[in-house]
Amino acid sequence: MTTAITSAGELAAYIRQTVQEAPITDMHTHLYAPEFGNHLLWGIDELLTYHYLVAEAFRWTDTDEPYEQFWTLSKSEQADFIWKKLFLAHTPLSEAASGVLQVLHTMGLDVGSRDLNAYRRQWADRSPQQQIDAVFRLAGVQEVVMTNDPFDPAERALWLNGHGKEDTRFHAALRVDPLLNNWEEAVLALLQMGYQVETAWTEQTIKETQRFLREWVLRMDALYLAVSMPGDFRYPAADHRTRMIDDVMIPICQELDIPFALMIGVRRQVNPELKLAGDMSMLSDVSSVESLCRKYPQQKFLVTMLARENQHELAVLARKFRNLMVFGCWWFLNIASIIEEMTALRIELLGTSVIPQHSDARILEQLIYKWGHSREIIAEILIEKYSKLQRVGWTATREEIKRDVDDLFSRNFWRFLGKSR
Ligand code: HDL
Ligand code: ZN
Repeated sequence: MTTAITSAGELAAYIRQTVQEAPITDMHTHLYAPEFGNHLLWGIDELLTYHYLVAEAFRWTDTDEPYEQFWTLSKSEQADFIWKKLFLAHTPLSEAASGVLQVLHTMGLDVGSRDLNAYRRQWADRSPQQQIDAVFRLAGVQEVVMTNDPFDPAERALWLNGHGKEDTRFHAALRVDPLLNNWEEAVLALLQMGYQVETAWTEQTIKETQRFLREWVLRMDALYLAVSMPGDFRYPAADHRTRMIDDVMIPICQELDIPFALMIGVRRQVNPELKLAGDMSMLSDVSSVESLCRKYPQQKFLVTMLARENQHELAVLARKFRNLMVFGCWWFLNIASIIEEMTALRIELLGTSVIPQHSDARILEQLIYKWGHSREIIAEILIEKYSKLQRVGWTATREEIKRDVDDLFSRNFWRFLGKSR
């Protein structure tokens, strides 16, 4: 029995409810399953010392205040500093600051108390597992994809000791930036791991780097291969990146039938004093992605770009290549005004054949506000689009709306992987 919705008010209400209840697969995060120990960041002090807030807090320090003063503080002292700067001395209006309050509110805490120590006491008797269950429920997140780095000795050891796949809500993605962005350093690490490579691009180096990727994709059961690159990435080019992509990464992605995720447009460490908060965005070259999609029509590419100015051209490119799936409002784009702009243009150009959002969460509780704000914004855009159809006599049924929403928040990702959900 189809249940078409004829009234505008009913349509809006049903879309809001369906988006609110949609189970989410968060396809790019920096979260870790409990067996990764303190790789998983959670709790109010981690929320307050999120690198986005560190950058914002430093804006309220005098230019003669050494950055080091902050970095020598303990985690809770850093959190106190940020709480004072961004929440008490100034109103927490920014996306990242207001997000912390959204988390506290959703967890049922008394936000109005402004009592940081009272908030801290709320976390005192929680275990990571309990908090993961609570946050996934509150955020409506079903599964997340981690960012797994075999070049991190601590994480590498966990995987080699058989950890990593106990909690099935956490999936792996194999992240290998050094192979593309810092080959000399990668060679030293690969040699230490027992791969017979050298800086020179020899047949053996190619084979051994392929073996590295193959072994780690299989060990992690990685859903995709991921790299981030600066905006000056050009393909094809007579350079190391093109050789690594053509000779190693594409062949392995094809052999193992996994997508290649490209996150392009970051300029790392423009201010190293800020550490993790020191990265910047820059324009990227969409035609390089075009060249990749055309040269490898069988290879699936998940692509997100960091500059707002690239978004329209990237969405138009996705109209040309079915092996290109644009995803997320990445990093500095994950703010209400730009999520709205990007989601509207993507739906206007691509319909529902996109992955509109990922959280990029680094701290567990961020799932609550990052998905909270995205659901609200995406729902309003969908209401406008479905209402336009209704006005000309096309009444989407409840089943069709639910199908479309589930595609956007989960199924498009799994379908692109070639795995049903
Ligand atoms: O490279 C990436 O995956 C980025 O998402 C960075 O981790 C960035 O620092 C970040 O946390 N963005 O949200
Ligand atoms: Zn990320």
